Amino acid sequence: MSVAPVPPPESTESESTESDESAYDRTRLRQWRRGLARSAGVERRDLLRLFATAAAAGPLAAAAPGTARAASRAPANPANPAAPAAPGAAPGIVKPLPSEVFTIRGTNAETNFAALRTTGPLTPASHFFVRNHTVTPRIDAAGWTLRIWGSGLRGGAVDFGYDELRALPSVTRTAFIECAGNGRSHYATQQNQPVSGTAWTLGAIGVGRWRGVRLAEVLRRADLSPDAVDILPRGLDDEVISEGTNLGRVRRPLPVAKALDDVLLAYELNGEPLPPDHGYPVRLIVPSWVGIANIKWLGDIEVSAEPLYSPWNTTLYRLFGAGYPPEGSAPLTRQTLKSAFELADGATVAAHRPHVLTGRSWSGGAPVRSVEISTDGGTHWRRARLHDAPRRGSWVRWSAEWTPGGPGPALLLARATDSSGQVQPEVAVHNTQGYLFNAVVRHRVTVV
Ligand SMILES: Nc1nc2c(c(=O)[nH]1)N[C@H]1C(S)=C(S)[C@@H](COP(=O)(O)O)O[C@H]1N2
Ligand SMILES: [Mo]
Repeated sequence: MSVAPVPPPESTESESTESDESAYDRTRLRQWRRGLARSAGVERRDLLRLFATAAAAGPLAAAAPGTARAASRAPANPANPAAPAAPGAAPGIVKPLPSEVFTIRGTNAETNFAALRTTGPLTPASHFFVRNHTVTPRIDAAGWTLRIWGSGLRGGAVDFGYDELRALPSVTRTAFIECAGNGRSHYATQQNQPVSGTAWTLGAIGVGRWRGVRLAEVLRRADLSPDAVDILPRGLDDEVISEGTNLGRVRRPLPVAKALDDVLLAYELNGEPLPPDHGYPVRLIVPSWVGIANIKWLGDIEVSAEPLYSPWNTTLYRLFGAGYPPEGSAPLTRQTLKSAFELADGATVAAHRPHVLTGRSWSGGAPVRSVEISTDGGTHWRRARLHDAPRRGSWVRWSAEWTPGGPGPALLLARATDSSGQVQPEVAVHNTQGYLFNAVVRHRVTVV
């Protein structure tokens, strides 16, 4: 059977820096169409149905406002549906969620950027956003093992216990975790384009210092075959039910090339064992890629000599909409360039007094080189002072002085440029699920 080549997706930051990854994915799509790929635990029929749903921009876009509203409503307690969630608690999140620090969005907790003003370059675990598809599982490390198995190994399955992993050579690295949908609500609020999914503002990001074992080390010890092409890490949290379809447990394939490059099996965050909400005992850290790649509460990793698929790399975490092929863009990889003020939306600021505006800029691509801010809605721009050296995997903190004039509304903007010359645009290219928002955010404040 002859297969038409899949057109390359609209150029975005994620693909332009990852040409070999998009080539990899085009091969995957061709194989998928030929039916060579296994559907990794979901009935192929269901995947195709979901696929068709995600590709149809109309119904998703129409469903969006309701979804966004539902997601920001106070959640019920899933353990006891009759009981309302305690104030400051989201269902299934273990750590305290004080309202100064977090905004609850369904099963998730977004970090309020204003609460980062007093934190350093690393996000304390107490302030780190939580994105849970279901609920945080409580896992006993003593009885836990990580199973590595599949056709991409030369031999049979290999199990690693918690102490065994901790005894292997370790590495420590700083990396952010950022949800692919971070900033999503701004498609609706400043571009009038409804999208589906959790209505994050800009706080679905945290920067951690992660310690763990290189995945490459563990794969080598499990006797990785040169034929391996994909790995499929899977979480131990509950199966995800979406619109009546059981998608199974959270899992997203990762190309072996990335798995062998800089991926960690992490067991520490900022010098402490991983907190339950962030993947205890062990999670994956996939530097600079979208949050979903960083599978929490790892239970097993399939290593495959054939390409693998799950809902998380087919109907989800691809770009759908005008300008994208019907099967969507390549699966999302790198995060985009963003900036945020450490200030509440709609904050009040005293007139005629000097203020220090602070914020952060970051990217999954090239490091942030400079940041400009405007306090008059974009008419005048000036350079912010950078407080960190540009580096991959982290954000750059910045500040600028501002003495507001008379009372009234004011519009603050922050715009970052990365070291490859990319600048945050005024408008982000729309996609139905609202991923990879990268435009300058219009931050309203009131001068009083
Ligand atoms: N097992 C499992 N892993 C997961 C998820 C999940 O729900 N279950 N959520 C993913 C998503 S969408 C994101 S953005 C990050 C969030 O990591 P955090 O909650 O530690 O901030 O974890 C990813 N890993
Ligand atoms: Mo996410």
